[in-house]
Amino acid sequence: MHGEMAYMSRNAESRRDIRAWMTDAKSVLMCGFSYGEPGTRPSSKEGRGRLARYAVRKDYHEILRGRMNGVRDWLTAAVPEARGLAFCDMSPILERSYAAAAGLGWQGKNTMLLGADIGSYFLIAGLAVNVDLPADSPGPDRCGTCTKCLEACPTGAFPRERVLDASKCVAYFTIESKGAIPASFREGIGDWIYGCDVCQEVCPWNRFEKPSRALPPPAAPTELPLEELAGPGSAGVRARLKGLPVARAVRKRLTRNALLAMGNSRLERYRPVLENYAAGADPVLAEQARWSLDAIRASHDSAPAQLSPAP
Ligand code: B12
Ligand code: SF4
Ligand code: SF4
Repeated sequence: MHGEMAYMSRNAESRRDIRAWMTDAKSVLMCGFSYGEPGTRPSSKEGRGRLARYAVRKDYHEILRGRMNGVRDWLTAAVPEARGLAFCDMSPILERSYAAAAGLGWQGKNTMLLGADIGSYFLIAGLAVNVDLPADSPGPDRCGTCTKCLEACPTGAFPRERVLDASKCVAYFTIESKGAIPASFREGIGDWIYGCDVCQEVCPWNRFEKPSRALPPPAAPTELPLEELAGPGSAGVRARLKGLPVARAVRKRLTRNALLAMGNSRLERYRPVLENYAAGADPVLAEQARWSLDAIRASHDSAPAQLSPAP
């Protein structure tokens, strides 16, 4: 279920109890920070690969931990014995479970945390403190009979509602997985080259998305040119991504993803760059390029024959 992310099963129990990380924690404050911007969702464009929306804004980890440290400073000014530890996207803590318990929203059938007034395009950060604070209570589940996200997932990553098999998620393949992407999932990945937003795009609650206030505006488009990413000009495009979450992807992984998206595009013009990689020394990239060349070839072999113009 966890693919190469072994830490998720290693400390499964302690991740449910924050006191394994901060022994004197008594309360946890949870906050959600929108990264939405109505009208700016990634769209498929010829010759480009799509990135998840969160990936093109300045890296949120420091910014959101900084916000929570601001809350800690306010608290310690009022209560001198208070101590607090801020966290954001931290592996030892199940952030969505804590956020749901704190009344920030409910975990949808796609496992995302959703708020009725904001949808799910928000990130979560928290502050564990050593003082007792009055607790909020969890809100109601508002998914009802909807199953849009489960049906839309392009790689069938939901074995059942509210359970995600991370080892089948496009976000896992494109961001976390180091080696070759299993062939049976390649078509489903389509033109996603970093993350995936499909199970959020189809969610009716996301019509309530809100513009971000905590994060600076997007610093790159959510669609990047595949040829540049895989070609000799990749240093230029990577320089433009500096400081964004997508820049965390090592060059090889982003190249592998771009080669895969080229195959899924079925565009003839990618043959030269793919042939180059197919003959290259890196076995993962070479194999991916061969698969993509085969996909392009197959789509052209099966295309209906061109009729000669009538005499
Ligand atoms: C590892 C990780 C991933 C992995 C694995 C995801 C996974 N399996 O959960 C991968 C790389 C695939 C991933 C993808 C994404 N991630 Co991520 N990820 C994490 C991380 C670091 C840990 C998540 C984790 O521990 N999962 C383990 C499982 C067991 O946890 P869970 O899904 O919360 O599972 C609980 C529910 O299923 C729950 N449950 C609740 N109700 C019910 C009811 C029933 C009946 C059942 C059976 C279960 C159930 O029980 C489980 C245990 O408590 C968190 C940050 C953190 N520390 O929490 C971010 C985090 C979850 N990711 C986030 C984001 C934004 C994403 C992506 C949208 C990025 C993208 N666009 O590509 C996708 C979304 C995929 C999806 N549908 O969830 C945000 C989510 C924000 C939100 N609003 O929910 C987080 C919280 C980061 C943050 N700080 O903001 N992610
Ligand atoms: S992020 Fe994409 S691949 Fe992952 S569960 Fe959602 S729709 Fe499926
Ligand atoms: S798409 Fe439907 S089922 Fe999925 S999270 Fe949104 S409301 Fe819930």
